[in-house]
Amino acid sequence: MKGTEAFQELIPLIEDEPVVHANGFICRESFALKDREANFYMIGSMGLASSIGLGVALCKPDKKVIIIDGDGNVLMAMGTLAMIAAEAPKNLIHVVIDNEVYESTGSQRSLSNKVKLEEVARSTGYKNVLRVEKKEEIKAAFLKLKDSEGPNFLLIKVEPGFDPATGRVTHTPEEITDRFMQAIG
Ligand SMILES: Cc1ncc(C[n+]2csc(CCOP(=O)(O)OP(=O)(O)O)c2C)c(N)n1
Ligand SMILES: [Mg+2]
Repeated sequence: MKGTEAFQELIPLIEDEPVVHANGFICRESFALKDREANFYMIGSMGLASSIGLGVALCKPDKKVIIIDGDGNVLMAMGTLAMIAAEAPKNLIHVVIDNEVYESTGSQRSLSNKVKLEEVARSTGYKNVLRVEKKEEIKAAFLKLKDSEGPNFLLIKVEPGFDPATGRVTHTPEEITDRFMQAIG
């Protein structure tokens, strides 16, 4: 499955949950498929979607909070996995689109072909950890994690191949922040 196909499966499963996106193609794919006020797009700063998502989950314990992350982003902020596991928000689902490359900047290889990120999440203490490789598996895995107390982790293994024609997020960072804060109350 290509990264785009993973998004086509995942995005329709999202209802009214706040979603915090990692930078690069992760933001761009989600924005192109379905822009929402409750989407936070981290434009620019790599590695921070997970800590922003943790903060939102801790401040809004009555909402399920979803992070959509990339393998390079997770590797850059690996300590945040430990922070999430230690804080243990029950309402957090951390989804990682793992293409084993830094695709947004030219597909340089990351380390996730050697380091299993789902094993790192499991050993830090995430409550439920699933890994899927086929697009047909995404729906059941995501819904199962949504129904289980977190913090939960879903690794979606994909082949590189986002469409370079996918547009960029057109909102400014200020607009993204303002409407996200209003949407989550
Ligand atoms: C601190 C920082 N370092 C580097 C970059 C450049 N950069 C933007 S996206 C990206 C790759 C992200 O990789 P990954 O999370 O695997 O997502 P993918 O592009 O593969 O979807 C890089 C290196 C950045 N924006 N910020
Ligand atoms: Mg990647």
